[in-house]
Amino acid sequence: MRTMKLWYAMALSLILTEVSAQRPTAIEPIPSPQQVAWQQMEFYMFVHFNMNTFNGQEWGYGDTPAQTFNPTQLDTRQWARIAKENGMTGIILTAKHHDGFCLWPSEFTDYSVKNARWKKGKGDVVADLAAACKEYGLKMGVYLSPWDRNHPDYGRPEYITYFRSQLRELLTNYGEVFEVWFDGANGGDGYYGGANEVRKVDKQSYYDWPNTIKIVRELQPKAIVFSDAGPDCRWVGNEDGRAAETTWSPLLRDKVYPGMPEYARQYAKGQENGTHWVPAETDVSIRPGWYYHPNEDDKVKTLQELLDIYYESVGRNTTLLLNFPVDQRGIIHENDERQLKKLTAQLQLDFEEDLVSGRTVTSTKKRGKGARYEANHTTDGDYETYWTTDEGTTSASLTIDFEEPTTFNRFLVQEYIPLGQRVKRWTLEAQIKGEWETIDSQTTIGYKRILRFEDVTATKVRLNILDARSSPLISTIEVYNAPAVVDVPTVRRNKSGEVSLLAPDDEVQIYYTVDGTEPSLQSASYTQPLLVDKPTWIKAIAFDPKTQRLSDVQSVHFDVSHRRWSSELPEAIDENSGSNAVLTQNSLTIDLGEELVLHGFAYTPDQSRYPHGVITNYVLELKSTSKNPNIESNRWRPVAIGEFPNMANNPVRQEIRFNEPHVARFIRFKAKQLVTVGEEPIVAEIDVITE
Ligand code: FUL
Repeated sequence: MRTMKLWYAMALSLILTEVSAQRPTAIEPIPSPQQVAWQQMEFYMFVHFNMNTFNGQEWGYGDTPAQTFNPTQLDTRQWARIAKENGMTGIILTAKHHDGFCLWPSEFTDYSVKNARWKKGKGDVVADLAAACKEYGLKMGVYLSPWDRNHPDYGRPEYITYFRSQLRELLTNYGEVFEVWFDGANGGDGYYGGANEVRKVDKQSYYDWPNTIKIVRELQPKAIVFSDAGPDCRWVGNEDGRAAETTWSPLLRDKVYPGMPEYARQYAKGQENGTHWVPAETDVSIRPGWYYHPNEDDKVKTLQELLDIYYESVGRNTTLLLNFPVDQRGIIHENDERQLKKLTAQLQLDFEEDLVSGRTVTSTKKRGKGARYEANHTTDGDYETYWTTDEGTTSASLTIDFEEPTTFNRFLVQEYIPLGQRVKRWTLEAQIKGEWETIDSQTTIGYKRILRFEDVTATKVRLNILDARSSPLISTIEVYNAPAVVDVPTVRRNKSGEVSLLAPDDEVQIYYTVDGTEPSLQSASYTQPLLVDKPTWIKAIAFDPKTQRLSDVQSVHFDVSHRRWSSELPEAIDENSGSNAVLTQNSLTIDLGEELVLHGFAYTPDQSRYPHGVITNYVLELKSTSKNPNIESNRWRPVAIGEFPNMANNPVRQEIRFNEPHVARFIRFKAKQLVTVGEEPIVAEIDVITE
């Protein structure tokens, strides 16, 4: 009898072990294999290049003549090379934007490259890009705007037939397409074949999306369809490049339709109880605009901005779709490539050495007895293997022992998503001098989560999963010690003449010169703001003592400071080009506080993204100390009358030199003409030139 019982017990425990070590049950919704493959693409390129590149707009009206499209040296291979060299996995091109112009010679419209001056109408940008992507081993995606401000039938049922015919062309003639991008902006005013009117559509029903998407499924079964409502991936809800800390891939998809007003606020983060797997994609431009505008050449995002975007998109369970506004030549501008390379170089350093690779991991809970789901799978470098617990166990910890004090500042963790996103709440702890300390408390993980924090020197690191939708499945844990960000220092002067030098990272040192010589580690080390009152070149470099990396040199020239200056419009002389003075009387006077020998002056227009009140024609008058108004120099006298060149295209600071030097104490600057008639003139800053 006893032996029987023992036998039964043994058999039962064997069966239980078997059962519990079985593959965990999926928790719905789960991704399709295509969605998993897409998620693993992580970082890919967006290209906004189309008619807007040539008419200076962001949302063309649809009436610019087709011939206007004329890149002088279009080179899709350059785009592909840059994408490949910088770790991107694909390129999505605006084949048709809201203005309706097609970058391929569509059979269904005349508004396309076939009527452009470019290549005498024989060109096909989509075909060129498909060939370049193939050559460089990249995937290609297409942006086909549902809104079409050119088409006469937009708003009527006939347009849907047209739209679908175009979709068929794009998905048939250019090989494999990995993503089809349907923007949410649709309906409004437009050219519409000459009607020039406002056309509104019912965003929910007009496009009959289910039947449009069937075309994608039929022609490109592997493609991912993007829109606010997916069905395969969704918009992150902003164009700043930042995903929410809590980002679920499941979405209440049936409650969403593309372009719905409450989407960003209510649905973009995904939902724990989402019904469908619709992961988020973060789209952001490397410049302020999506399209190329020459006046944004010096507004390309800084290394620090790009790093923040990477960590807050790829590091927050989304993919990153980084946009490059290809210029009028048809290539990516050198400034954009330079900044992208800085990002790539820094990311390579950040993720150079995984400090826990191959290390033993201990878990507080296990699944069954075998090694199939053991904790060591989290450091084996294989996404397909993972650690998990018994079904229904929703909290557990994983600990890694460094065996000696180890410094780190990045923590990367991945869930095994093919069986669903699970983790709801977790903390990261480190054992510092024998005591456990919490480094961070978080909510979701998803496909990939990366945390950044101040350097921690610890002997152990612990991931505590506090709550999950079902047993957690952790595929990867990586730990890094990223070096400081080394980029050119920012140089700023305030109204009092104090110059500060700023580096993006506190650990970085700054060295500078004020005598025009090149700075080196032997130059003065920056500790506090310096007074710069006379014409001076400040040249500065940043240096990271830990890694011995040096930045490029930043050179900034200052003339006399504005310390003694006064004006009825103080914003014009505060040495801050971010603050504007509005010239309600069309003029501005400045008291320099002393007589100066002036060789010229400089005007900085409004520096915002859409500048207003930009002055093209001016008069500059001078006056000396006004004790005796009868002396000629004590009356206002015009010394410069003229035009700032190219202000419409490039509203940046411009210097004007006088024919000869003048001694003066007072300046009067008058606006005579503006880029946009009817606006009030704006001055962000006036400076003088004294040498
Ligand atoms: C937006 C569009 O309206 C912009 O022009 C741009 O294409 C961006 C990616 O999506 O909604």
